[in-house]
Amino acid sequence: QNLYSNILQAKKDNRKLLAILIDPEKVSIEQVVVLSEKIKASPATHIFVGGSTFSGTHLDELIATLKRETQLPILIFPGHPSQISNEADGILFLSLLSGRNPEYLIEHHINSVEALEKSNLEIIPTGYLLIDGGKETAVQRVSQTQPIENNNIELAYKTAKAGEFLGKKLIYLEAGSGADQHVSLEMIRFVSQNIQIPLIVGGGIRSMKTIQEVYEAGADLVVIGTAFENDSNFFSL
Ligand code: 1GP
Repeated sequence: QNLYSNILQAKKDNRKLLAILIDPEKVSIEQVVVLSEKIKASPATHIFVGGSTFSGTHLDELIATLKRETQLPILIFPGHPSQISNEADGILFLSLLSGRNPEYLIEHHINSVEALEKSNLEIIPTGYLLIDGGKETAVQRVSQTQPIENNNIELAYKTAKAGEFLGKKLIYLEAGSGADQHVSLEMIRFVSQNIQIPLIVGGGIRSMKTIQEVYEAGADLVVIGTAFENDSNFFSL
């Protein structure tokens, strides 16, 4: 289990990481075989699997297929404790620090203990910050929490830093899947300059140019969901 140490090493070496987010609700097993080819041909270094609303039964098989076909490290990006699968390599153990809903701060975590204790997943404590991306996204709707205003850099920074002080190993700035606006470069820059731990940025990133800008602003890992969902040739354009 060396997922986290590899992320740290990449940060040290200034090697940028890229995760493709697969929402199991939107993808069948047949589709995953085809998608895997596209993922293999892309610059992705990781696959995240999860979604705000998924509660189906093909999760294990989906992850096992992705693993077999791509050989990439797979991290669960859970919306709910039912999304834990031992077929993955690890889990981003998210605490929604921008919100004030105890379910997403600690309750789901308690309810995950039994499944996690039985699993071999590498558990990576992650401070998860929802930033206003211009429209209500699934995270906001499902978690019933308010995002941080996209111009409130001070609050985003203090929330991320408090997460670091609490022992989170990653900070994730999330504009929400399909957001109109990604997290601003100013916010990414300020937060990344003021925390020591690696920074993940996702939500509303739709072009290679933006990916580059987000890296340059200080993101260590960028997450792409919708853009790849809509066009699996996204990375070859
Ligand atoms: C969502 O950050 C991810 O949790 C990805 O967002 O679907 O907008 O790429 P997109």
